[in-house]
Amino acid sequence: MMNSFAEDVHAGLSSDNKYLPSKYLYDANGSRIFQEIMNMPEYYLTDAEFEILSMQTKQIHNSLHFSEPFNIIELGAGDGFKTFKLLEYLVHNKVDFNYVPIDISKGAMDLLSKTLKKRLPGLKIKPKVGDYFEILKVNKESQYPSLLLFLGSNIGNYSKEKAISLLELFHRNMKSGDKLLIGFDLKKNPITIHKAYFDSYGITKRFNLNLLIRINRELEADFKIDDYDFYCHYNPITGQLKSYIVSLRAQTVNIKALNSAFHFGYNELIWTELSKKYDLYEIDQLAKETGFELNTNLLDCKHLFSDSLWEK
Ligand code: AVJ
Repeated sequence: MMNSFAEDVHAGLSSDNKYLPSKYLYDANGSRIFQEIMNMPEYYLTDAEFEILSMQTKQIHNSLHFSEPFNIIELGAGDGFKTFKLLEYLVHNKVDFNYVPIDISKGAMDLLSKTLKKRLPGLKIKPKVGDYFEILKVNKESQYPSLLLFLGSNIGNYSKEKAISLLELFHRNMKSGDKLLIGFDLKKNPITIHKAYFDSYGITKRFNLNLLIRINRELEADFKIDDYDFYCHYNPITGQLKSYIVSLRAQTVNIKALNSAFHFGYNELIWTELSKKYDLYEIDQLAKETGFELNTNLLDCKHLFSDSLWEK
């Protein structure tokens, strides 16, 4: 039996327009490189969302109108860095809540609970490891109101259809009155957006080429990494930033675990990621289309990013 990584690589590289699903960018090395991306000044998303979640904590808390105790469930919590200020504010104000960070990386969850127990001893934290689709179901059974966090513009990785079905899944697993705080990267000067993804340090290039290294290691392939480059393109009309790996020459790659060889033409592209940018109208539409009521859009002072509060 092939595992799903193998199956997905097979499907993507067999397609007429080659692609690889972006979720596979995050192995241990990829997650480390993504940390480097978040630390680049050009990658404005991190700072903008951090500003919102640290400067507007009181406003977020006041717009919840929850009885206590309540749950804060963070989907794809990672290192929890952005959420810290919000948690700190609530703990210092003696608000009674459970923090339930969810991530597929057990390492990330172990580290997060260790740091938070040290830095916020009063926090009630119940980390969960796994696929958040399964864990979301647990929310429906909880008798407490819940705030779901889906931050960092992770929604940007989903096509319109997939974003809608993901948000509908969230909706189905929420109770009436539950809230969702969801991060959207906003449309802005296209040059600013392009610079955040086409960095001159080559960090985003390393992030993408690491996927070929992962395929070499996990699926016994023979990609020659130097024969590939990185390119990305932003379309300011659709708001789609698309990332690609470029084959710098015509070449054939063997992937042992797939029992197959794949041909790459001169300058052929492998699409690796969609990072969709939204405007406030589209955010509004998306909330309506998926059954939510939009409470408020919380923007950073430069209006680069929105954490939007939706209610079921
Ligand atoms: C983690 C999906 C929000 O699309 O901006 C950063 C990933 N890719 N630079 C994004 C990413 C290239 C990031 N997300």
